[in-house]
Amino acid sequence: MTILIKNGTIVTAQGSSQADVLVDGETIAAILAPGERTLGVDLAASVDRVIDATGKYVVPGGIDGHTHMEMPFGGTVASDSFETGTRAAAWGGTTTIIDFAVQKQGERVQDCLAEWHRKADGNCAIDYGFHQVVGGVDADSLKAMDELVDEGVTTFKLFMAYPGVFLSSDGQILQAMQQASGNGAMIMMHAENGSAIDVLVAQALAEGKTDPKYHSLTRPWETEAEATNRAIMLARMTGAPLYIVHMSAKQAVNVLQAHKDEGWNVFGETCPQYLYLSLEDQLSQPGFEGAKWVCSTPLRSKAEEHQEELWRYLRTNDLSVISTDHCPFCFKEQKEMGVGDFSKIPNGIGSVEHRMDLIYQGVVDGRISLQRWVELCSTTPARMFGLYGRKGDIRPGFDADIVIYDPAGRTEIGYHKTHHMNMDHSAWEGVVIDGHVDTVLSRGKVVIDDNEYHGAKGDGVFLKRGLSQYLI
Ligand code: DUC
Ligand code: ZN
Ligand code: ZN
Repeated sequence: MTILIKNGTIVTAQGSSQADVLVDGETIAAILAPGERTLGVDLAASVDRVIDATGKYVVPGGIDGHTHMEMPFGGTVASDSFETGTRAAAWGGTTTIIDFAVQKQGERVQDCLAEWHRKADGNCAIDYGFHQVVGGVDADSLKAMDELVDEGVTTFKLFMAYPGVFLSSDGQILQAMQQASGNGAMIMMHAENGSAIDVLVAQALAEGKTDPKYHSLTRPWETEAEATNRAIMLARMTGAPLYIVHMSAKQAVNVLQAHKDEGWNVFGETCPQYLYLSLEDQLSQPGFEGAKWVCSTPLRSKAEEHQEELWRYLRTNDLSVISTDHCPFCFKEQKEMGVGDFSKIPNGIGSVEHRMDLIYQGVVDGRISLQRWVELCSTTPARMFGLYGRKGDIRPGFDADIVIYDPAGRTEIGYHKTHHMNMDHSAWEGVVIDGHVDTVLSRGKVVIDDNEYHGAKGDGVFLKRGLSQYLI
């Protein structure tokens, strides 16, 4: 199948240009600037399909580097399967996800990864890779890290939170970082001081503070900033690069910035929920409504003014990636597990479908440039997670993962509107975006067009990833 995308504005992290894109099979064959549009033949007449992108942006497909499909967590299982979650991602212009395979203490890392392959294989609408959570750092799991790097799983997530479930001690973290510095992998860190949080949670519950908002009030910004600093100090001892996931506190990013400025190889990710949602407006809604927005790190207080600072850190590249931490739970029976006890609410928000739109709104609002939108949502994740060369850009030879985005369009987010995730509510209900994902190509196949899904489960394949380009 050959496709010519005509008359659009190609937007990449490097810049914007008026040019056509020729897709041949699964990859981009050529970028044709005005003047070379014909290549000596009437291309429009000789290709299988012409897509007119007049007035629209032609951008690399989104890469969401942080999702949790069908993950067992908090006594239940994240409600999107690989099938439903990746299809929803495609609807929103995301053409690659990197999901977290999870290992807990006592389990073999290789078995856990095999289980994630089993869940995803043949079910995905778009391409996917895996990070590996190592919840039980020991001699076997350290050795397994080397094996996984050879299999294209080149990033490992550790937790400083969730004692008794995922938490690694400082010694275990140090050992995993040493291993990573030896095999070229990158450590991703959930940086919150879990032991301190557990004390604050127990005290709040003992005082009868059971509403969802106490989830945030028992995870103050200090718990994030302290853990961020500790994680970076441990990484500095080993020389391993470090990527801090889901950063929400401006003070934590300030810590990261200070180490970055000293030349250390440390990176930060944030998520749409921390840029738009808050303790006051969402988590504190009456009754049990706030449970929809219980996630960790938590939504923070507007009064503390984190959001503007996070946008600023996105501009200065102290935060370099936007992922979703897509971890969907239904309100009925899942979030409701925490009625009367906020600590039993499964942690997570579902956004995999809306990230490209939500961050495009940052362009409309004058917070980031068009190029930065592409860089944060596609190009840097590709470079960070060893996919560049294939994903994250519009260049000849790259996979034809392409989004045609209409800046004159409109997207109304809502459970009965643009929502395709397997959730009975939307954390983004009523949000309106001044733009629209019109057409999505995933490895050369048109999967979204004319407000219809044209893909099939199994279109997406496993991506064996290389090492991060940010390693030195
Ligand atoms: N945070 C969440 O909100 N959900 C899944 C795991 C995590 O760290
Ligand atoms: Zn986490
Ligand atoms: Zn996560």
